[in-house]
Amino acid sequence: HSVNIPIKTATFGMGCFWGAESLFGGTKGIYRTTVGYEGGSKDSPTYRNLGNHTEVLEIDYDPNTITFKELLDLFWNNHEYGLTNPIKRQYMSLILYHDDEQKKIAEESIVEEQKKRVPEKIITEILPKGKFYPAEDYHQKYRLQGHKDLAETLNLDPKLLRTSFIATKLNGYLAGVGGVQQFREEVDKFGLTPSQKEYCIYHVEQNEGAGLYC
Ligand code: MHO
Repeated sequence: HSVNIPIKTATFGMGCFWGAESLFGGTKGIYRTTVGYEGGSKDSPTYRNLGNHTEVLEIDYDPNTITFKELLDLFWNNHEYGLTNPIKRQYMSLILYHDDEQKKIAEESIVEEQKKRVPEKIITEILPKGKFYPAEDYHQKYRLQGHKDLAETLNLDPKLLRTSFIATKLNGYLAGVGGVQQFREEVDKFGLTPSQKEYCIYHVEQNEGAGLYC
């Protein structure tokens, strides 16, 4: 295989990370999503003991298929960030940039977004990326894990739950993101068995456009 496959990483906090993970998982150009905690100072946070960390989604993407600006459009259009009430740090709206280019694009986009939202004040913070703490296994690919029988046949050990391309994609599509037509175009890359494929097509179709929940 090629050594030139481009991969870039983005990190967003946009409320409950289950929904964010499905949103990006079902989007073209996304290779891998992992939910976790970041943005605070506490060492080794857990869901029950988060300290000042935020639920975030780490996203590996192909910058030739989807740009950081397009990721930001999904970010702005899919969570609350202009609230007049303070938000719990757990659900903070956060952009954690990985390089100077992301920083610049994020800073430009928050200015644009703020103009559209006047008189609301955007609370989103733009910070340099720090240490990412993957969340507990049961939070990874939450919607896919809800399809217990299918998930079992995929043999997702804890590492694969965090890193698998197929788990990333199915977790989006099964939540209704992307739609059945896009799924049919992509499904043969996933190497599913005929019965896994049939199961997925049925549920992708059922859930298409259903909206994300947490
Ligand atoms: N309403 C959900 C939120 C979970 S989330 C990962 C719950 O309380 O279980 O923050």
